[in-house]
Amino acid sequence: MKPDLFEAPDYYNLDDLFSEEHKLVRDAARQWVKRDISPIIESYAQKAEFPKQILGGLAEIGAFGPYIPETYGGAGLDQISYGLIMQEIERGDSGVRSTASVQSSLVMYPIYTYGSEEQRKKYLPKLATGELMGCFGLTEPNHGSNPSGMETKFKDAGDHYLLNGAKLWISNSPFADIAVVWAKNEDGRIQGLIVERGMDGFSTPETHNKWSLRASATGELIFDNVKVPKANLLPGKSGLGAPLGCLDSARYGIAWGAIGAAMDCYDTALRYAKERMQFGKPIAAFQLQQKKLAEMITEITKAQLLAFRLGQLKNEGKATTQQISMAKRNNVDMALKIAREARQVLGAMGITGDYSIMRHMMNLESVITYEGTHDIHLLITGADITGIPAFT
Ligand code: TGC
Ligand code: FAD
Repeated sequence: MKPDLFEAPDYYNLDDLFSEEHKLVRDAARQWVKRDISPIIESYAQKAEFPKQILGGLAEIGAFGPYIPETYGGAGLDQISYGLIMQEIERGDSGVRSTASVQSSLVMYPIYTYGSEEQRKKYLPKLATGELMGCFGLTEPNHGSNPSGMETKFKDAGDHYLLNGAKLWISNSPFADIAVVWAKNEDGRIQGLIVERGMDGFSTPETHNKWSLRASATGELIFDNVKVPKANLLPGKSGLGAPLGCLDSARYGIAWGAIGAAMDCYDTALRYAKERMQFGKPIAAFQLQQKKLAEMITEITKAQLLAFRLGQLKNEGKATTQQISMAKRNNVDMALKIAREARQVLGAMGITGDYSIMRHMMNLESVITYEGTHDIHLLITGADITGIPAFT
Protein backbone atom coordinates (compact mmCIF):
# COMPACT_ATOMS: atom_id res chain seq x y z
CA MET A 1 0.00 0.00 0.00
CA LYS A 2 1.13 3.58 -0.69
CA PRO A 3 2.39 5.73 2.24
CA ASP A 4 -0.46 7.19 4.30
CA LEU A 5 -0.57 10.92 3.38
CA PHE A 6 -4.09 11.44 4.78
CA GLU A 7 -5.20 15.02 5.46
CA ALA A 8 -8.61 15.30 7.10
CA PRO A 9 -11.15 17.52 5.35
CA ASP A 10 -12.88 20.11 7.60
CA TYR A 11 -14.76 22.32 5.15
CA TYR A 12 -17.06 23.93 7.71
CA ASN A 13 -14.42 24.48 10.42
CA LEU A 14 -15.83 21.89 12.78
CA ASP A 15 -12.57 22.07 14.68
CA ASP A 16 -13.82 25.37 16.10
CA LEU A 17 -16.65 23.45 17.78
CA PHE A 18 -14.53 20.68 19.28
CA SER A 19 -13.03 21.05 22.76
CA GLU A 20 -9.29 20.71 23.33
CA GLU A 21 -9.97 17.25 24.75
CA HIS A 22 -11.88 16.21 21.62
CA LYS A 23 -8.97 17.30 19.44
CA LEU A 24 -6.37 15.60 21.64
CA VAL A 25 -8.28 12.32 21.64
CA ARG A 26 -8.92 12.48 17.90
CA ASP A 27 -5.35 13.38 17.02
CA ALA A 28 -3.96 10.55 19.15
CA ALA A 29 -6.24 8.09 17.34
CA ARG A 30 -5.32 9.62 13.96
CA GLN A 31 -1.59 9.27 14.61
CA TRP A 32 -2.01 5.71 15.84
CA VAL A 33 -3.92 4.74 12.69
CA LYS A 34 -1.19 6.27 10.51
CA ARG A 35 1.55 4.50 12.43
CA ASP A 36 0.02 1.12 13.32
CA ILE A 37 -2.89 0.46 10.96
CA SER A 38 -2.16 1.94 7.53
CA PRO A 39 1.14 0.07 6.97
CA ILE A 40 -0.33 -3.37 7.73
CA ILE A 41 -4.05 -3.32 7.02
CA GLU A 42 -3.99 -4.11 3.33
CA SER A 43 -1.99 -7.30 3.80
CA TYR A 44 -4.23 -8.48 6.65
CA ALA A 45 -7.32 -7.78 4.54
CA GLN A 46 -5.77 -9.65 1.60
CA LYS A 47 -5.06 -12.70 3.75
CA ALA A 48 -8.42 -12.36 5.57
CA GLU A 49 -6.88 -12.22 9.02
CA PHE A 50 -7.53 -10.01 12.03
CA PRO A 51 -4.31 -8.29 13.20
CA LYS A 52 -4.42 -9.26 16.87
CA GLN A 53 -1.28 -7.30 17.67
CA ILE A 54 -3.27 -4.02 17.45
CA LEU A 55 -5.44 -4.76 20.51
CA GLY A 56 -3.03 -3.07 22.94
CA GLY A 57 -2.91 0.04 20.74
CA LEU A 58 -6.71 0.21 20.51
CA ALA A 59 -6.86 0.10 24.32
CA GLU A 60 -4.21 2.83 24.60
CA ILE A 61 -6.11 5.29 22.40
CA GLY A 62 -9.21 4.73 24.56
CA ALA A 63 -11.14 2.77 21.92
CA PHE A 64 -12.33 0.14 24.42
CA GLY A 65 -15.04 1.80 26.51
CA PRO A 66 -14.35 5.47 25.73
CA TYR A 67 -17.43 6.62 27.66
CA ILE A 68 -17.30 3.99 30.43
CA PRO A 69 -16.32 5.67 33.74
CA GLU A 70 -12.68 5.51 34.78
CA THR A 71 -13.63 3.62 37.98
CA TYR A 72 -14.34 0.62 35.74
CA GLY A 73 -11.24 1.12 33.59
CA GLY A 74 -12.96 3.13 30.82
CA ALA A 75 -11.65 6.42 29.45
CA GLY A 76 -14.50 8.50 30.95
CA LEU A 77 -14.85 10.56 27.78
CA ASP A 78 -17.96 12.15 26.29
CA GLN A 79 -19.94 10.91 23.31
CA ILE A 80 -18.28 13.25 20.80
CA SER A 81 -14.86 11.89 21.76
CA TYR A 82 -16.26 8.38 21.33
CA GLY A 83 -17.50 9.34 17.87
CA LEU A 84 -14.20 10.91 16.88
CA ILE A 85 -12.28 7.79 17.93
CA MET A 86 -14.61 5.66 15.78
CA GLN A 87 -14.18 8.08 12.87
CA GLU A 88 -10.40 7.86 13.02
CA ILE A 89 -10.30 4.08 13.37
CA GLU A 90 -12.68 3.56 10.45
CA ARG A 91 -10.57 5.95 8.41
CA GLY A 92 -8.07 3.11 8.67
CA ASP A 93 -10.49 0.19 8.27
CA SER A 94 -14.13 -0.58 9.09
CA GLY A 95 -13.15 -4.00 10.40
CA VAL A 96 -10.85 -2.52 13.03
CA ARG A 97 -13.62 -0.10 14.00
CA SER A 98 -15.98 -3.09 14.26
CA THR A 99 -13.72 -4.68 16.85
CA ALA A 100 -13.74 -1.47 18.89
CA SER A 101 -17.51 -0.92 18.46
CA VAL A 102 -18.35 -4.43 19.60
CA GLN A 103 -16.02 -4.29 22.60
CA SER A 104 -17.30 -0.86 23.72
CA SER A 105 -20.96 -0.65 22.82
CA LEU A 106 -22.03 -4.26 22.60
CA VAL A 107 -19.99 -5.85 25.41
CA MET A 108 -18.87 -3.17 27.90
CA TYR A 109 -22.07 -1.12 27.53
CA PRO A 110 -24.49 -3.96 28.44
CA ILE A 111 -22.28 -5.13 31.31
CA TYR A 112 -22.04 -1.55 32.60
CA THR A 113 -25.74 -0.74 32.05
CA TYR A 114 -27.51 -4.02 32.82
CA GLY A 115 -24.83 -5.87 34.81
CA SER A 116 -24.47 -6.37 38.57
CA GLU A 117 -21.72 -4.55 40.46
CA GLU A 118 -19.81 -7.86 40.69
CA GLN A 119 -20.03 -8.32 36.91
CA ARG A 120 -18.85 -4.75 36.28
CA LYS A 121 -15.83 -5.19 38.55
CA LYS A 122 -15.01 -8.61 37.19
CA TYR A 123 -15.14 -7.84 33.47
CA LEU A 124 -14.97 -4.11 32.65
CA PRO A 125 -11.36 -3.28 33.66
CA LYS A 126 -10.01 -6.25 31.71
CA LEU A 127 -12.18 -5.43 28.69
CA ALA A 128 -10.87 -1.85 28.77
CA THR A 129 -7.26 -3.00 28.47
CA GLY A 130 -8.01 -5.67 25.88
CA GLU A 131 -6.86 -8.38 28.29
CA LEU A 132 -10.34 -9.80 27.73
CA MET A 133 -12.07 -9.49 24.36
CA GLY A 134 -15.81 -9.82 23.88
CA CYS A 135 -18.46 -10.40 21.24
CA PHE A 136 -22.22 -9.86 21.01
CA GLY A 137 -24.64 -12.58 19.96
CA LEU A 138 -28.03 -11.37 18.75
CA THR A 139 -28.37 -12.47 15.09
CA GLU A 140 -29.36 -16.07 14.39
CA PRO A 141 -29.48 -18.14 11.20
CA ASN A 142 -33.26 -17.65 10.95
CA HIS A 143 -33.54 -14.24 12.61
CA GLY A 144 -31.53 -11.24 11.43
CA SER A 145 -33.67 -8.13 11.04
CA ASN A 146 -36.29 -9.59 13.39
CA PRO A 147 -34.35 -10.61 16.49
CA SER A 148 -37.56 -10.85 18.52
CA GLY A 149 -38.13 -14.26 16.85
CA MET A 150 -34.87 -15.69 18.25
CA GLU A 151 -34.79 -19.40 19.04
CA THR A 152 -31.79 -19.52 21.38
CA LYS A 153 -33.12 -20.30 24.85
CA PHE A 154 -32.08 -21.10 28.40
CA LYS A 155 -33.73 -22.84 31.30
CA ASP A 156 -33.21 -23.01 35.00
CA ALA A 157 -31.30 -26.19 35.91
CA GLY A 158 -30.91 -25.71 39.66
CA ASP A 159 -27.55 -24.09 40.41
CA HIS A 160 -26.98 -22.99 36.76
CA TYR A 161 -28.77 -22.25 33.49
CA LEU A 162 -28.71 -24.55 30.50
CA LEU A 163 -28.25 -22.67 27.20
CA ASN A 164 -29.07 -24.03 23.73
CA GLY A 165 -29.11 -22.46 20.27
CA ALA A 166 -26.87 -20.76 17.73
CA LYS A 167 -25.83 -17.26 16.64
CA LEU A 168 -24.44 -16.36 13.23
CA TRP A 169 -22.44 -13.44 11.80
CA ILE A 170 -20.80 -12.57 15.11
CA SER A 171 -17.89 -10.10 14.94
CA ASN A 172 -14.85 -11.12 17.03
CA SER A 173 -16.40 -14.50 17.95
CA PRO A 174 -13.45 -16.62 16.77
CA PHE A 175 -11.10 -15.05 19.33
CA ALA A 176 -13.40 -13.53 21.96
CA ASP A 177 -12.91 -14.60 25.58
CA ILE A 178 -16.52 -13.82 26.48
CA ALA A 179 -19.81 -13.45 24.61
CA VAL A 180 -22.79 -11.34 25.64
CA VAL A 181 -25.57 -13.62 24.40
CA TRP A 182 -29.26 -12.79 24.05
CA ALA A 183 -31.59 -15.73 24.64
CA LYS A 184 -35.16 -16.40 25.72
CA ASN A 185 -35.97 -17.61 29.23
CA GLU A 186 -38.66 -20.14 29.98
CA ASP A 187 -41.31 -17.37 29.81
CA GLY A 188 -40.11 -16.38 26.33
CA ARG A 189 -38.56 -13.12 27.64
CA ILE A 190 -35.18 -12.06 26.18
CA GLN A 191 -32.28 -11.78 28.65
CA GLY A 192 -28.52 -11.34 28.37
CA LEU A 193 -26.00 -13.93 29.58
CA ILE A 194 -22.22 -13.74 29.74
CA VAL A 195 -20.84 -16.93 28.22
CA GLU A 196 -17.12 -17.64 28.67
CA ARG A 197 -14.78 -19.44 26.29
CA GLY A 198 -14.00 -22.86 27.70
CA MET A 199 -17.52 -23.60 28.96
CA ASP A 200 -18.47 -27.14 27.90
CA GLY A 201 -20.68 -27.22 24.79
CA PHE A 202 -19.70 -23.70 23.66
CA SER A 203 -17.90 -23.34 20.30
CA THR A 204 -17.13 -20.43 17.94
CA PRO A 205 -16.37 -21.59 14.38
CA GLU A 206 -15.06 -18.90 12.04
CA THR A 207 -17.01 -17.78 8.95
CA HIS A 208 -14.78 -17.84 5.88
CA ASN A 209 -15.14 -16.69 2.28
CA LYS A 210 -16.06 -13.03 2.99
CA TRP A 211 -15.33 -10.34 0.39
CA SER A 212 -16.02 -7.66 3.02
CA LEU A 213 -14.53 -6.84 6.45
CA ARG A 214 -11.75 -9.26 5.64
CA ALA A 215 -9.50 -7.91 8.40
CA SER A 216 -12.24 -8.57 10.98
CA ALA A 217 -12.89 -12.05 12.35
CA THR A 218 -16.53 -13.14 12.02
CA GLY A 219 -18.00 -16.39 13.25
CA GLU A 220 -20.76 -18.36 14.89
CA LEU A 221 -21.65 -19.02 18.51
CA ILE A 222 -22.94 -22.53 19.13
CA PHE A 223 -24.48 -23.54 22.46
CA ASP A 224 -25.04 -27.21 23.06
CA ASN A 225 -26.33 -27.62 26.61
CA VAL A 226 -23.91 -25.00 27.93
CA LYS A 227 -23.99 -24.72 31.72
CA VAL A 228 -23.96 -20.98 32.45
CA PRO A 229 -23.51 -19.98 36.12
CA LYS A 230 -26.46 -18.01 37.48
CA ALA A 231 -24.06 -15.19 38.37
CA ASN A 232 -23.58 -14.63 34.59
CA LEU A 233 -27.15 -13.47 33.90
CA LEU A 234 -27.38 -9.70 33.30
CA PRO A 235 -29.97 -8.74 35.92
CA GLY A 236 -30.67 -5.12 35.01
CA LYS A 237 -33.03 -5.39 32.05
CA SER A 238 -35.04 -7.95 30.09
CA GLY A 239 -36.97 -7.83 26.79
CA LEU A 240 -35.86 -6.91 23.28
CA GLY A 241 -35.27 -3.36 24.48
CA ALA A 242 -32.11 -4.57 26.28
CA PRO A 243 -30.14 -5.57 23.15
CA LEU A 244 -31.73 -2.73 21.15
CA GLY A 245 -30.40 -0.27 23.73
CA CYS A 246 -26.86 -1.54 23.03
CA LEU A 247 -27.47 -1.12 19.31
CA ASP A 248 -28.29 2.56 19.85
CA SER A 249 -24.79 3.07 21.18
CA ALA A 250 -23.07 1.04 18.46
CA ARG A 251 -25.11 2.61 15.63
CA TYR A 252 -24.17 6.05 16.95
CA GLY A 253 -20.48 5.10 16.71
CA ILE A 254 -20.98 3.82 13.17
CA ALA A 255 -22.56 7.14 12.13
CA TRP A 256 -19.19 8.73 12.98
CA GLY A 257 -17.09 5.82 11.77
CA ALA A 258 -18.52 5.91 8.26
CA ILE A 259 -17.36 9.52 7.96
CA GLY A 260 -13.80 8.31 8.46
CA ALA A 261 -14.04 5.83 5.59
CA ALA A 262 -15.56 8.52 3.37
CA MET A 263 -12.85 11.04 4.31
CA ASP A 264 -10.14 8.57 3.39
CA CYS A 265 -11.73 7.83 -0.01
CA TYR A 266 -12.21 11.54 -0.75
CA ASP A 267 -8.70 12.50 0.34
CA THR A 268 -7.18 9.70 -1.74
CA ALA A 269 -9.21 10.65 -4.83
CA LEU A 270 -8.44 14.37 -4.48
CA ARG A 271 -4.70 13.78 -4.22
CA TYR A 272 -4.73 11.33 -7.14
CA ALA A 273 -6.80 13.69 -9.33
CA LYS A 274 -4.31 16.51 -8.80
CA GLU A 275 -1.36 14.29 -9.72
CA ARG A 276 -2.71 12.10 -12.53
CA MET A 277 -2.15 13.66 -15.97
CA GLN A 278 -4.37 12.86 -18.98
CA PHE A 279 -4.76 14.90 -22.17
CA GLY A 280 -1.93 17.10 -20.93
CA LYS A 281 -3.70 18.17 -17.72
CA PRO A 282 -4.25 16.86 -14.21
CA ILE A 283 -7.59 15.03 -14.27
CA ALA A 284 -8.66 17.37 -11.42
CA ALA A 285 -8.91 20.06 -14.11
CA PHE A 286 -11.82 18.30 -15.81
CA GLN A 287 -15.30 19.40 -14.79
CA LEU A 288 -16.62 15.85 -14.48
CA GLN A 289 -13.91 14.95 -11.95
CA GLN A 290 -14.50 18.22 -10.07
CA LYS A 291 -18.21 17.38 -9.87
CA LYS A 292 -17.39 14.08 -8.19
CA LEU A 293 -14.97 15.67 -5.73
CA ALA A 294 -17.21 18.67 -4.97
CA GLU A 295 -20.17 16.41 -4.29
CA MET A 296 -18.04 14.22 -2.04
CA ILE A 297 -16.90 17.09 0.18
CA THR A 298 -20.47 18.42 0.32
CA GLU A 299 -21.84 15.06 1.50
CA ILE A 300 -18.99 14.55 3.99
CA THR A 301 -19.63 18.00 5.45
CA LYS A 302 -23.36 17.32 5.84
CA ALA A 303 -22.58 13.99 7.52
CA GLN A 304 -20.09 15.64 9.88
CA LEU A 305 -22.70 18.19 10.95
CA LEU A 306 -25.32 15.47 11.48
CA ALA A 307 -22.92 13.43 13.62
CA PHE A 308 -21.80 16.46 15.62
CA ARG A 309 -25.36 17.50 16.47
CA LEU A 310 -26.25 13.91 17.32
CA GLY A 311 -23.22 13.85 19.61
CA GLN A 312 -24.47 16.94 21.42
CA LEU A 313 -27.90 15.32 21.84
CA LYS A 314 -26.26 12.12 23.07
CA ASN A 315 -24.18 14.05 25.60
CA GLU A 316 -27.41 15.61 26.88
CA GLY A 317 -29.10 12.19 27.04
CA LYS A 318 -31.64 13.34 24.45
CA ALA A 319 -30.71 11.42 21.29
CA THR A 320 -33.58 9.15 20.24
CA THR A 321 -33.28 5.71 18.65
CA GLN A 322 -34.87 7.20 15.54
CA GLN A 323 -32.38 10.07 15.32
CA ILE A 324 -29.54 7.57 15.64
CA SER A 325 -31.08 5.41 12.90
CA MET A 326 -31.24 8.36 10.54
CA ALA A 327 -27.57 9.20 11.10
CA LYS A 328 -26.38 5.59 10.77
CA ARG A 329 -28.36 5.14 7.56
CA ASN A 330 -27.43 8.45 5.98
CA ASN A 331 -23.74 8.39 6.83
CA VAL A 332 -23.07 4.80 5.78
CA ASP A 333 -24.93 5.32 2.51
CA MET A 334 -22.96 8.52 1.96
CA ALA A 335 -19.66 6.71 2.57
CA LEU A 336 -20.52 3.84 0.25
CA LYS A 337 -21.51 6.21 -2.57
CA ILE A 338 -18.31 8.21 -2.07
CA ALA A 339 -16.21 5.02 -2.13
CA ARG A 340 -17.79 4.05 -5.47
CA GLU A 341 -17.21 7.50 -7.00
CA ALA A 342 -13.69 7.80 -5.58
CA ARG A 343 -12.81 4.42 -7.04
CA GLN A 344 -13.73 5.73 -10.48
CA VAL A 345 -11.51 8.79 -10.08
CA LEU A 346 -8.55 6.44 -9.75
CA GLY A 347 -9.40 4.50 -12.90
CA ALA A 348 -7.76 1.08 -13.00
CA MET A 349 -5.49 1.94 -10.06
CA GLY A 350 -8.63 2.16 -7.94
CA ILE A 351 -9.16 -1.58 -8.03
CA THR A 352 -5.74 -2.38 -6.57
CA GLY A 353 -4.66 -2.79 -2.99
CA ASP A 354 -2.14 0.02 -3.52
CA TYR A 355 -4.96 2.34 -2.47
CA SER A 356 -7.50 1.95 0.33
CA ILE A 357 -10.67 2.77 -1.62
CA MET A 358 -11.73 -0.66 -2.85
CA ARG A 359 -11.19 -2.12 0.64
CA HIS A 360 -13.36 0.62 2.16
CA MET A 361 -16.01 0.01 -0.50
CA MET A 362 -16.18 -3.70 0.21
CA ASN A 363 -16.16 -3.13 3.98
CA LEU A 364 -19.02 -0.66 3.74
CA GLU A 365 -21.20 -3.35 2.13
CA SER A 366 -21.19 -5.01 5.58
CA VAL A 367 -21.57 -1.75 7.47
CA ILE A 368 -24.71 -0.91 5.48
CA THR A 369 -26.15 -4.31 6.48
CA TYR A 370 -25.12 -4.84 10.09
CA GLU A 371 -26.51 -2.98 13.09
CA GLY A 372 -29.82 -2.76 11.20
CA THR A 373 -29.95 -2.78 7.41
CA HIS A 374 -30.34 0.34 5.28
CA ASP A 375 -34.01 -0.53 4.73
CA ILE A 376 -34.76 -1.33 8.38
CA HIS A 377 -33.46 2.12 9.36
CA LEU A 378 -35.68 3.70 6.72
CA LEU A 379 -38.65 1.85 8.25
CA ILE A 380 -37.65 3.10 11.72
CA THR A 381 -37.81 6.69 10.40
CA GLY A 382 -41.05 5.91 8.55
CA ALA A 383 -42.67 4.51 11.70
CA ASP A 384 -41.53 7.55 13.67
CA ILE A 385 -42.95 10.18 11.34
CA THR A 386 -46.19 8.39 10.47
CA GLY A 387 -46.83 6.57 13.73
CA ILE A 388 -47.46 3.41 11.66
CA PRO A 389 -44.81 0.64 11.94
CA ALA A 390 -44.42 -1.11 8.56
CA PHE A 391 -42.07 -3.92 9.67
CA THR A 392 -44.67 -6.66 9.36
P1 TGC B 1 -40.29 -3.12 18.88
O1 TGC B 1 -41.70 -3.56 19.15
O2 TGC B 1 -40.07 -1.86 18.12
O3 TGC B 1 -39.51 -3.01 20.26
C1 TGC B 1 -39.45 -4.09 21.16
C2 TGC B 1 -39.21 -3.54 22.55
O4 TGC B 1 -37.94 -2.87 22.59
C3 TGC B 1 -38.14 -1.48 22.94
N1 TGC B 1 -37.17 -0.72 22.14
C4 TGC B 1 -36.07 -0.18 22.65
N2 TGC B 1 -35.60 -0.13 23.90
C5 TGC B 1 -34.42 0.50 24.10
N3 TGC B 1 -33.70 1.04 23.09
C6 TGC B 1 -34.16 0.97 21.83
N4 TGC B 1 -33.42 1.47 20.84
C7 TGC B 1 -35.39 0.35 21.56
N5 TGC B 1 -36.10 0.12 20.43
C8 TGC B 1 -37.21 -0.55 20.81
C9 TGC B 1 -39.57 -1.18 22.58
O5 TGC B 1 -40.07 -0.12 23.34
C10 TGC B 1 -40.25 -2.50 22.96
O6 TGC B 1 -40.34 -2.56 24.36
P2 TGC B 1 -41.56 -3.33 25.06
O7 TGC B 1 -41.32 -3.12 26.52
O8 TGC B 1 -42.79 -2.66 24.52
O9 TGC B 1 -41.44 -4.76 24.63
O10 TGC B 1 -39.52 -4.34 18.20
P3 TGC B 1 -39.73 -5.06 16.82
O11 TGC B 1 -39.63 -6.51 17.06
O12 TGC B 1 -40.92 -4.51 16.09
O13 TGC B 1 -38.40 -4.67 16.02
C11 TGC B 1 -38.15 -3.45 15.55
C12 TGC B 1 -36.85 -3.44 14.69
C13 TGC B 1 -37.05 -4.18 13.36
C14 TGC B 1 -36.58 -1.97 14.41
C15 TGC B 1 -35.70 -4.08 15.47
O14 TGC B 1 -35.91 -5.43 15.66
C16 TGC B 1 -34.37 -3.88 14.78
O15 TGC B 1 -33.72 -2.86 14.98
N6 TGC B 1 -33.87 -4.88 13.95
C17 TGC B 1 -32.57 -4.83 13.37
C18 TGC B 1 -31.70 -5.87 14.04
C19 TGC B 1 -30.28 -5.40 14.21
O16 TGC B 1 -29.99 -4.23 14.12
N7 TGC B 1 -29.39 -6.33 14.54
C20 TGC B 1 -28.07 -5.98 14.81
C21 TGC B 1 -27.31 -7.17 15.38
S1 TGC B 1 -25.77 -6.69 16.15
C22 TGC B 1 -24.77 -6.28 14.90
O17 TGC B 1 -25.10 -6.20 13.75
C23 TGC B 1 -23.39 -5.99 15.29
S2 TGC B 1 -22.37 -5.57 14.00
C24 TGC B 1 -21.13 -5.09 14.96
C25 TGC B 1 -19.93 -4.56 14.28
O18 TGC B 1 -19.12 -5.38 13.78
O19 TGC B 1 -19.72 -3.31 14.36
P1 FAD C 1 -32.35 -10.33 6.68
O1 FAD C 1 -32.99 -9.89 7.94
O2 FAD C 1 -32.64 -11.69 6.17
O3 FAD C 1 -32.69 -9.25 5.55
C1 FAD C 1 -32.47 -9.51 4.16
C2 FAD C 1 -33.03 -8.33 3.38
O4 FAD C 1 -34.43 -8.20 3.65
C3 FAD C 1 -32.39 -6.99 3.80
O5 FAD C 1 -32.22 -6.17 2.69
C4 FAD C 1 -33.43 -6.38 4.74
O6 FAD C 1 -33.39 -4.96 4.74
C5 FAD C 1 -34.72 -6.89 4.11
N1 FAD C 1 -35.81 -6.94 5.08
C6 FAD C 1 -35.90 -7.69 6.21
N2 FAD C 1 -37.02 -7.43 6.87
C7 FAD C 1 -37.68 -6.48 6.16
C8 FAD C 1 -38.90 -5.77 6.33
N3 FAD C 1 -39.68 -5.96 7.41
N4 FAD C 1 -39.26 -4.88 5.40
C9 FAD C 1 -38.47 -4.63 4.32
N5 FAD C 1 -37.31 -5.28 4.10
C10 FAD C 1 -36.91 -6.17 5.01
N6 FAD C 1 -24.98 -9.67 14.39
C11 FAD C 1 -24.77 -9.80 15.73
O7 FAD C 1 -25.67 -10.13 16.50
N7 FAD C 1 -23.53 -9.56 16.25
C12 FAD C 1 -22.46 -9.20 15.49
O8 FAD C 1 -21.37 -8.98 16.00
C13 FAD C 1 -22.66 -9.08 14.08
N8 FAD C 1 -21.61 -8.81 13.27
C14 FAD C 1 -21.78 -8.84 11.90
C15 FAD C 1 -20.66 -8.74 11.06
C16 FAD C 1 -20.82 -8.83 9.69
C17 FAD C 1 -19.61 -8.77 8.79
C18 FAD C 1 -22.12 -8.94 9.12
C19 FAD C 1 -22.31 -8.97 7.64
C20 FAD C 1 -23.22 -9.05 9.94
C21 FAD C 1 -23.07 -9.02 11.35
N9 FAD C 1 -24.16 -9.22 12.21
C22 FAD C 1 -23.97 -9.32 13.56
C23 FAD C 1 -25.48 -9.55 11.65
C24 FAD C 1 -26.26 -8.35 11.15
O9 FAD C 1 -26.75 -7.57 12.19
C25 FAD C 1 -27.39 -8.89 10.28
O10 FAD C 1 -26.79 -9.38 9.09
C26 FAD C 1 -28.42 -7.84 9.96
O11 FAD C 1 -29.14 -7.46 11.11
C27 FAD C 1 -29.42 -8.30 8.87
O12 FAD C 1 -29.88 -9.59 9.09
P2 FAD C 1 -29.81 -10.69 7.91
O13 FAD C 1 -28.44 -10.68 7.36
O14 FAD C 1 -30.34 -11.94 8.48
O15 FAD C 1 -30.76 -10.13 6.79
